[in-house]
Amino acid sequence: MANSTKHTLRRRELLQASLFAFVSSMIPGPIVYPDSDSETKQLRGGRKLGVVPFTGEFPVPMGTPFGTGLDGRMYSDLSQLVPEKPITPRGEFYIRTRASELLDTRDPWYLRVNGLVERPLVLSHSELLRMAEPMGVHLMECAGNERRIHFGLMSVASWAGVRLSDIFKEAKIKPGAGSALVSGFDKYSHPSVSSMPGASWVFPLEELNSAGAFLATSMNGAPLTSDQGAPLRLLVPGWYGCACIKWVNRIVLVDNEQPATSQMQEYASRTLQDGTPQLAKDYKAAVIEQAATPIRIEKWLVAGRVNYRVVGILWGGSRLINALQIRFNPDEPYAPVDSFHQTNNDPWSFWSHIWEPKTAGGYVIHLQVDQPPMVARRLDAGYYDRSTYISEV
Ligand SMILES: Nc1nc2c(c(=O)[nH]1)N[C@H]1C(S)=C(S)[C@@H](COP(=O)(O)O)O[C@H]1N2
Ligand SMILES: [Mo]
Repeated sequence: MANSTKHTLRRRELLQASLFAFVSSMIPGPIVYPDSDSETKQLRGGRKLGVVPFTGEFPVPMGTPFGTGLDGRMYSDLSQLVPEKPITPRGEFYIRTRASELLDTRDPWYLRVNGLVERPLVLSHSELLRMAEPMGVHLMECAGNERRIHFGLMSVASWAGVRLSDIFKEAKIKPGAGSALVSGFDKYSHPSVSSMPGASWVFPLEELNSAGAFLATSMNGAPLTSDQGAPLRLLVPGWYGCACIKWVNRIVLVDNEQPATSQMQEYASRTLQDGTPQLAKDYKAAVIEQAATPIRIEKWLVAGRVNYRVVGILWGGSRLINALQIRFNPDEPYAPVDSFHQTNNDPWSFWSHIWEPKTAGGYVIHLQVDQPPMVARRLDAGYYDRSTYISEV
């Protein structure tokens, strides 16, 4: 293995991973995954001593839902992620807003498509299920994701559903329709302490089409749970989660002169708009720009020396990057990240970097992509930085 190029090593790993996945699905008992550390030559023969925690973050419940309605949350634990298992298990996918107790999914569910269409539609949930097809693996991130909660408002799933463009074709859009207002069931019995009820969004049609937006009916091969937006939720690949309306029951085809919805306004700054425009047409696509963050710091003992390996993810953006750079304090120079593999912008990819801090002390880990004209405003602003304290060098 030592002589093989990175490329064949990678392919071999992928093959191994799929073989393992196949075999382990047949054999009961603990699942064994291939060693995700095998690429890191510097650590060969070493022993993993443990992980070093990030500092300045909150002890929050990870992987368990808490709270109700608009204040209900579940944070995904990103710290254990490995490239061989990039998909978040169904029960661990993040939740931002839990289903209202007023939502009754036992009643037949209908999606109404009307407004500027030749053929208004009323599609039942079972009709939509029949139309559903695999839609691929996509990441969702809440625009309100943050360090305090270990960036746990972000997950990846394999989705199935119905493309909006197919529904639009069926409804025969009139020439004057430039946008679609997508809304879902949003009635709650208790007022929220953190957000406004009423999630709906006005999208220019060409943005929905170019993003490949779809109405999801299932996630990771199983029906959506009600907290995940069952029976029907919007997914706009590459956009922040706030645009991915849950419990969708209505799509209205409209012109381009619509007011911005309360959800668009609430999320204006977090989706990097200029101010809070009053009209929907003045909103830029709420896309996730290139981002990267560390997810864990492993401590290793190699040939009698302590070494650290920083493992992280990168996601967002619309172009592949050539290089990722890392810095361990503002006064240190950037170094190229040892190893990163990005084959797609969606979902996330993985990187890792061997780090030998010179002195014990506090560090702030910052990543950058120096590739004009690519913009990565949140990354550049230090939004995804993480801090740690190293006691042994
Ligand atoms: N109807 C409705 N849809 C909604 C919301 C909401 O409050 N109501 N929250 C949005 C936000 S802010 C995010 S980040 C995603 C979260 O989806 P998830 O809970 O399945 O992760 O749903 C979006 N869709
Ligand atoms: Mo969100």
